[in-house]
Amino acid sequence: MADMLSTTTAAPSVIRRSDYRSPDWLVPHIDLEFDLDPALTRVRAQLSVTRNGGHDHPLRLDGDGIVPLEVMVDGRPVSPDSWHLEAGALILTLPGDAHLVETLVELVPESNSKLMGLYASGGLLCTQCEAEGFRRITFFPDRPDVLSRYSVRMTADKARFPILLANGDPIDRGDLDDGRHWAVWHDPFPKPCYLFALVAGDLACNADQFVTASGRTVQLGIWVKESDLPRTGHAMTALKNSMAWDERVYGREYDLDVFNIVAVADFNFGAMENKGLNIFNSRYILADPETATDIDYDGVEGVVAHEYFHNWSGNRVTCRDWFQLSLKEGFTVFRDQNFSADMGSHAVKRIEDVRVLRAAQFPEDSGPLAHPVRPESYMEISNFYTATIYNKGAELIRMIALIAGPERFRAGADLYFDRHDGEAATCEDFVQAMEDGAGLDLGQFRLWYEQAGTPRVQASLIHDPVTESVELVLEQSLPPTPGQPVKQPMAIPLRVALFNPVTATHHGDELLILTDARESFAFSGFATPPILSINRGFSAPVIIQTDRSQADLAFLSAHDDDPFARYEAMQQLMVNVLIARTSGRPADEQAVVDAIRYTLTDTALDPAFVAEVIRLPSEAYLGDQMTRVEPDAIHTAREALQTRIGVDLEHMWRDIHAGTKANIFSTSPAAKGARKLRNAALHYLAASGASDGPAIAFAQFSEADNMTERQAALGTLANGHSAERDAALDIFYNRYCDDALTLDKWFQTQAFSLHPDTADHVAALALHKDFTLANPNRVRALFGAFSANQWAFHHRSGKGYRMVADCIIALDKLNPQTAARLVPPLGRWKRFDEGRASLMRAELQRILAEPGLSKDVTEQASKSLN
Ligand code: 0A1
Ligand code: ZN
Repeated sequence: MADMLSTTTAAPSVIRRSDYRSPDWLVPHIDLEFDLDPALTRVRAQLSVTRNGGHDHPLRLDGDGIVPLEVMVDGRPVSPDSWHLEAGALILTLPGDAHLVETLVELVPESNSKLMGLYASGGLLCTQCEAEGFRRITFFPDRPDVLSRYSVRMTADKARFPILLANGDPIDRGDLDDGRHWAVWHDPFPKPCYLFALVAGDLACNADQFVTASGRTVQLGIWVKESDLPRTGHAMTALKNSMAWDERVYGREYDLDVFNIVAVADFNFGAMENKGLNIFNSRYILADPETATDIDYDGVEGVVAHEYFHNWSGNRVTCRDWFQLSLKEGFTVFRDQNFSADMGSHAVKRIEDVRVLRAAQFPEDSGPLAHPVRPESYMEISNFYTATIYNKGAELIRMIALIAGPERFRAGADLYFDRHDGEAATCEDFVQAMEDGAGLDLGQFRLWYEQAGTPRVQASLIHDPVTESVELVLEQSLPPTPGQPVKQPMAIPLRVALFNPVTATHHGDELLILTDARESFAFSGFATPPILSINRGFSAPVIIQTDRSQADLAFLSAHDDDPFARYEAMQQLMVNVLIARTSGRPADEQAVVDAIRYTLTDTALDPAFVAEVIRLPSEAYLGDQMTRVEPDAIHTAREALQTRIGVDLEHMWRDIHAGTKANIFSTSPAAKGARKLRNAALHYLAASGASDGPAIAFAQFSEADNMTERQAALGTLANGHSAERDAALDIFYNRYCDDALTLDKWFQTQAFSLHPDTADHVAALALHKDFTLANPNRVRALFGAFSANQWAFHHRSGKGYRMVADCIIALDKLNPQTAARLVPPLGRWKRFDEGRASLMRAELQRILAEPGLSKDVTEQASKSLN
């Protein structure tokens, strides 16, 4: 106990990539015995350990919050003086090169509010071990480069816990006389302990099968509480599609006889790829039209795929150390993004993915928590499950794939999997396999793993009418980030096309690789100046700065044949108008209205794509474009433009809204696209201020046969003042107050609302009887959403900052991981005026002054002050 206290109050130590040493001891096999009970679980572990190389170091078994009740070596108890505890770890001096080490510990899963290790959730017992949760279950070398074969025996009360699941294959089971029963599972694949999992509970199963390309039948199971069974169909379809896709696209088959997924209500992240036993936050499994939006459906499909794909990119080939996290996460996000694109629309998926990157990763990369895709140091690894590791990491793989082309990329991936199967690998191993397999030189490209920050590329076209040629001048720069004051030029792949403004055609899409700080590229055959389409498909995760006129952007927004570039031109057109407005400069709003009108009348376009293109950039994105964020001015300018678009095109919004109402609900891409456009039309119609706006929104809210339309109508109403607003919120609450995932939407919609009193509403909701800090989804629904609502969170009084800081302080005592994830919005103070900045800093300081603050929050809050 004294030891636990000292780890929370001492300044957290820094772990460095350069300090990596291979493990002193290996554990080829582990036998685990769990006597499960929420109030007291006993864990007996038998580790076969072997000395790794010639050294005389003791065996170090990590532990966190556990004490050994017994320690035995080779079947004999060892005296208390031949082992000791050091920072929670069990240190044992062993005479020989191979021994059997046995420990016994006791756990109290029902009081584990951190949701790391073995914990109770909604009557279930389940585990979460990534990154360092296994050490909260038993003493073990908790590092990803120690790979072991696991045998697991679980015993539990049969009435309360009729289902007992673990990794691998079920081997045996039986009943005991006292109402308890047992099951044994064995996983034949050596794995790091972060992939260990077990689940015990009263669960129902959606059972299905998948026959692999080589003809093996795999039993699939999605385990949920009985009443949720009807909501598992979409996840099962997604799983089977993922299995087929990984065979078709990467030639990778599933390797065990069973694949189980369990949904739990209390979970710190989205889901976890434990070998053969994925454990999910229930929000990424459960979906039906009544309670899930189209975005939720896509989330289920994408996360099911992501966890399944980890079976190869993460499990068969794992990470050597946590600095290599993007090796599995970046690659797996890239794989799940492409899968989702194949299941729906490539154009829309790319736009959505870039929107997420810009909303979450670009701000991270320009703030105090910026870190490279392969970080150099950390205090708490849980803080590094970031948009940089995941989403920027995926962009790096995407650039390699673009440079290589599909066939050579596949050859590189094949070599990577084959060369490192069963190993713990590094990012360098991946790049090397790509170089060898795809025949590339990625020498300079490696800087993408090392240098943090978002590169800027300034692009200008110089036209020479005499030679009928153009010169494209590209200049790159990379701003300083913490610990990296000076940067080197990167290899930046940019897809470009030069449009003839008269014919609206171009000579072809070219891939240019910018490698120097400044480079120019020449093109001939242009009697008149062309219009530049650049970073098509968002070929590189950079910020492009051009001197293109509003007319050029309007042209591209109407004619660019690359869907991303077309969307981007419209975004830039809108950004330019809004930023001008924000700073009181005149702006041509009519150009935006005309461009939207043109897009709406282009009947060749997919409605889902249209809905993306006509959407105004978010307030936060506009803030990111300014030297100093002005939340109030941004809000006013954006609302004014929205109203103008609403008023000028009112008839079109009415027609679209009336004309896209479906008779029968479907989750086909076409039906989803129609709903997306219909909701956008409702939104603009309400923004027009038309007197029947609230009534139309309320009618949609009441009549909808699906959550996509119901929640969109609720969101539209929540932004304004009307009797319909209050009525809809009450109806929604009463209808869904017993369904946690749907009630989250009630909290989230109000926290996201652009109502002037949102900060006060959130304060009241934090005291609501259904608000709880014990459930991470509920916390994210209220405070996660609120801190992403720029105008409300940055209320100049500072009350938004205070509320979030209060929540962080209270939550840190229960669940430090989830608390730490609320810190980054407070760390963006440098981007704001002095008044707001000092209020934000004061809250960070107040958090840091809290006694007993976790390592997680200490790291985030202290770095955020820099
Ligand atoms: N590897 C998981 C993410 C994950 C990380 C940590 C967790 O601990 C609370 C849970 C999940 C993934 O990428 O899906
Ligand atoms: Zn992952």
